[in-house]
Amino acid sequence: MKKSIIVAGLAGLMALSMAGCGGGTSDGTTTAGSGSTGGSTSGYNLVPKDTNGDGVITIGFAQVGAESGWRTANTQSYKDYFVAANGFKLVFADANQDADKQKQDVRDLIAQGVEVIDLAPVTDSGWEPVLQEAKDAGIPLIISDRQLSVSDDLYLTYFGGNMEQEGKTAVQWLQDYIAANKITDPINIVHLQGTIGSTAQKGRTQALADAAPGLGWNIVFEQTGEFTQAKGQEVMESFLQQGKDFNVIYSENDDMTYGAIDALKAAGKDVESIIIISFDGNKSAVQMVIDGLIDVIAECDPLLGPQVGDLIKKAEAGQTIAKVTYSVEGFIDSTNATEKIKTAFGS
Ligand code: GZL
Repeated sequence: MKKSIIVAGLAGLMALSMAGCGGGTSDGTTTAGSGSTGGSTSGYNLVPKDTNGDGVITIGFAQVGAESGWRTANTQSYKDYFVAANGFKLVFADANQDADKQKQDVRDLIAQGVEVIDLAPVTDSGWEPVLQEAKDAGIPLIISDRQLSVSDDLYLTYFGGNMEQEGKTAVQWLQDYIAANKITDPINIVHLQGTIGSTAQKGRTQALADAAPGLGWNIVFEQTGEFTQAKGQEVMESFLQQGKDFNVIYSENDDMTYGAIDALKAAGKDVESIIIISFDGNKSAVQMVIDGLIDVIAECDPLLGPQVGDLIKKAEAGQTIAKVTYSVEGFIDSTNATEKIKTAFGS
């Protein structure tokens, strides 16, 4: 299948991709009162305060690891924002993509007596007891980057991407691309999944799993590349050895996409003849869109530090903050990549 220069009708897609983004949705609000507790409609009334009077709010950040360009940019946005000049002190914990270690990281932050915790969870299971321990210790907890399906009364707020919406944006783009280019070949998809059990993987996978059967798309291979370039290349190499037909790669982050492209090149494949869908929006991936290697990137914003900081300050001031706020996210393809690269994150 030749990639055509015709690109999907974007008007409808833009509307769709913005539908799940923007100021996000609220499924309950936390109204912070004065002092360290306040009224709440969500059963959660802890708000961040400088409880030890040292002039800053000490925030403990339980980070996933350092697996991807997205993660590097995310960590840097916290280290740049949570400084004394902005009224904060940062205590940083790196889980190295180990879900069990991360639970201990949060318990260590509780023991250190930080004044607010921000958790970016590696995976989404088993968190209730730890969140309850933070609540019992009187430490407000924010979930960022990857949502958790836990009771509203266990956390202050969620801020980050809407992962299933990102997947729906990518799926809709592919559907529009196929229609615009009158593609009649069977659609055979290689699916590189992120870290299994992370809400980033679950949401992006769900969107594809829900759409493919009804559209007659075949998922000919599905395996996790753990959001890393090395594993993404390894998994793509193992698929290529099977000699199966395929014409689409749905890769749940840019780093795995880089690895997959390296594997394709090493195998002598014509990368530009394959429709490649990626997620995140690192600068080098956007350049690959311009170069015709990647067809579309579903955006996922890593620069969450200042926005989380703003939510903390609003809560501290007693303002009502939404229980869930999603980042503003769209997509990047050949129609907007030369503009998007000017502000793309990372290298
Ligand atoms: C998404 C984030 C994911 C990125 C990957 O919010 O959790 O984890 O898409 C990163 O690049 O590893």
